[in-house]
Amino acid sequence: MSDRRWWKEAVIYQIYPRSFKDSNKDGVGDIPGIIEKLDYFKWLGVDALWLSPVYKSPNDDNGYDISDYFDIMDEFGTMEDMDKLIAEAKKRDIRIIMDMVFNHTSDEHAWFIEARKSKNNKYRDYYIWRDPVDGKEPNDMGSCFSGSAWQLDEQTGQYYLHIFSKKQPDLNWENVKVRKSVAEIVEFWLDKGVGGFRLDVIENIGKIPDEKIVANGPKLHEYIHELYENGFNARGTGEDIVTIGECWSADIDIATKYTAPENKELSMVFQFEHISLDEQKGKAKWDTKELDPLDLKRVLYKWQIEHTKGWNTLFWDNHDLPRIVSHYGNDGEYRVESAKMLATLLHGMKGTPFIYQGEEIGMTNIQFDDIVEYRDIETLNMYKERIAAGYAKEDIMKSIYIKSRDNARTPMQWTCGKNAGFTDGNPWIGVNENYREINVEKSLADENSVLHHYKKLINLRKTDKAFVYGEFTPILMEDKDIFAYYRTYGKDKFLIICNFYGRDRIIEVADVDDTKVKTEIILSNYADSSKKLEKLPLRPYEAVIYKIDSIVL
Ligand code: TEU
Ligand code: CA
Repeated sequence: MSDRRWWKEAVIYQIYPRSFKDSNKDGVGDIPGIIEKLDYFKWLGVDALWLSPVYKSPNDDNGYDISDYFDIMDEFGTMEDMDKLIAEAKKRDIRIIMDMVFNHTSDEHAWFIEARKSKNNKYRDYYIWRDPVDGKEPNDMGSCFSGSAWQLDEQTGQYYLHIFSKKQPDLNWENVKVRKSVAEIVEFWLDKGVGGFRLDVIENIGKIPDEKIVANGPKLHEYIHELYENGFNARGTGEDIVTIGECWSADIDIATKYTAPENKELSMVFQFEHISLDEQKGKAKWDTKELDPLDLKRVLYKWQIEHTKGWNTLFWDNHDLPRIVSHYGNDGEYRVESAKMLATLLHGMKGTPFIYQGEEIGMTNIQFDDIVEYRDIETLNMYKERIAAGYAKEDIMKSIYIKSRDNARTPMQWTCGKNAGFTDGNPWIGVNENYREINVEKSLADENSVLHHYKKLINLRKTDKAFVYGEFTPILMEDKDIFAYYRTYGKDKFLIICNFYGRDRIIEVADVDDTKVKTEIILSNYADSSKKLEKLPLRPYEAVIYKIDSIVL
């Protein structure tokens, strides 16, 4: 196959360093903590680790506000630690993927410190400045973290743009010097031997603030292609590294522009259509509604069937999203079954699967009683804004329990010991109390754990290329409870069947004649799943992968 790529065959694991493993008792996860756990990743079988930002940062948005792209955050360690991580990972055939935030910097970055000094500073044009209009903000653009996207800089009397917090001023990509500086950062990290980059909100870099255009501006693809030429491919490595864009508003056409190989932009993009299906149209993410599984099916299958010129990402979780077992699964009675079902449904599809730390042991959302226990800037700003607007506190807390980013940011649960084995100090954010039940130590010892199920799913991609390159063919399209599809590759044929709900069902796989095929169960979340497909009984959240062979008579 000429278009084989390591990153198509890979499973990528996302680490949120702050919450992963603390090595020096300061309550904050760090790079030496990640190095300690490399053998765990080797055991699990993942091919690459994507680290949320580890660069110098004042942590207004936990590292997504970078003050120096060429240095490591003190709390996380040193550049020597980082070099060691890259080298130690390499020994285990694991690549390191860096998270690059190029839409904005920290206001404590040297460029911004210079830029705000005066209107004719040579870094002024690295950022986006506008005069006041009628003594107020240039327009009514809002920040993703509440309030206006414009902040007045008293000293020079102009406003600067910040799509995120006011400590995250947006870079001005129209300035060719910005584009050159960004490419240099990419080169620096390529020379360290990293395996690729995840590009934070890259869809925003072509923005036109005066027209209130943020995502998908007219020059977006030109800029990304230029970054490919001057950055990703600066060492001729454009084809070898993986680049993953975070693109909230990508539809199939837009995703194709980014990822069609001949365009030389990105390897793949995260799009979030399947994630936002529990939100009310036109409202904030906090205003949720019940998920209609047929919506989910339509969206997942659409991307499988229609996004064929580029490659897909497959993910349920990241550091911004609620825990999937709580979000679309059942984190009570059927936690284990539903976590395995969701994993099976996702990993069976075509694309590169991403696992977010803790997902592999079925970690759940958190419910802190008091807002003071929350750390996430998006959550805290929304809380203040809604209290001021007169919302009831209980209602705000309810939406926080469903959607807060801190759901995914509580410490990784390693052991039954103090603080779940995350730290010997005071954790920077509270540990979920269910750690005595849900942790890596226990999961390793239990063959039936969610963790062992993930390991098997990861391994399937290595042993059967049908899971990577096989054709995707859905069945039972109108069934509200059942997600089922074939993956076929040459003579190999697999059938993935998932019961999305906690109800017993009997289904008919109409195109299978049990007398004419031999079915083998490759993986299931129940010990004794049926091998007969014509009238197939399924228990709550039952998920089975069958290998199907025709019987030659
Ligand atoms: O996220 C982009 C983004 O749009 C999110 O803020 C998203 O809207 C929100 O989290 C949904 O709840 C990226 C990073 O993943 C995020 O952690 C950063 O805060 C953000 O960019 C700014 O860099
Ligand atoms: Ca630490």
